[in-house]
Amino acid sequence: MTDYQKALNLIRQYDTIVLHRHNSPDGDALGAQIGLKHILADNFPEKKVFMTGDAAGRYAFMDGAVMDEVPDEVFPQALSIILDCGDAELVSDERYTKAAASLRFDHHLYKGDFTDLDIVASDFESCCGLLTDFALSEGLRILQPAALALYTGMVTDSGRFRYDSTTPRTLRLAAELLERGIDTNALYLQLYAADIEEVKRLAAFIQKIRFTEGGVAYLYNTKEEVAALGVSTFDVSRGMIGIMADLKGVDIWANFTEEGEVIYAELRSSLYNINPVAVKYGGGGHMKASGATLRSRDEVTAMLKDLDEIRRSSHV
Ligand SMILES: [Mn+2]
Repeated sequence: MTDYQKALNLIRQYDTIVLHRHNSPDGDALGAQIGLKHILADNFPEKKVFMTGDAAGRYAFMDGAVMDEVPDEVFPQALSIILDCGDAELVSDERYTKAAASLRFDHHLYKGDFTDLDIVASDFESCCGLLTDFALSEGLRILQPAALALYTGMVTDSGRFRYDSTTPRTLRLAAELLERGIDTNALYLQLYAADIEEVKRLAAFIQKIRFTEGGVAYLYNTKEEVAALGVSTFDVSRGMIGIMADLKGVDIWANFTEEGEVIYAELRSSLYNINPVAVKYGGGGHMKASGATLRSRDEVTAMLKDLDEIRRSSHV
């Protein structure tokens, strides 16, 4: 039996299913959660399906992005499905540990199992792509609302189908979703149109870009700066990392953002596997996109040295 068949069997066995994903959700985490909720409703209308987790933030525009209040009593009879989450500590709603059974679909680099059946396929650009593959392989019906949510995850996690995680399979699966009738103009407006204040803020961050001696581009954002801008830490940390992506000669870039006693580090590369550096500081993610939570400015300096070292050792 394949893992997909095992997953489908688990889904069939339970009348109640709770859908989780990583905290501070992005388009892929929410797309997977909302998309699977629709798939379950459309294929197993008798099942009760809940979505649990923190609020959708800048992805609140997505249809059905409002989370459910899930009572404690639900879990002992339920199957918890965790989506787009590579780390037990990041699961939205830790009550999955109280569920009768648990299942995980993920595409982060494997760091170990934490559910009864972990389906981790890091060769997928997005968890939504993996779920689409699962649904199509198992003959589950995908209707338009599910397709829209899943497509949103695929397009955001693949950087508009641009990162090299994008494969022929990515586009074949995306095409299947487009067949269901997605208004891509409307979607891209919601995802990418910015108001003038946002563009000005972007310009301020662009002015702040600095470089290490080894040629790594980075931003360092203090608590005070974040507070003065009136935006969330997440919008700075995840939202501003991309501004360094297309600089000529830059193949590793990093964004450090203070919050409380910690500093969030986001690391990206167009060429190198920067994941081991994130893991060294307790983080994780993907080969070319990872993050970690640092404790001090010294750790920031040390991490930048490690990133410099990646470039130096591959240039000899
Ligand atoms: Mn993802």
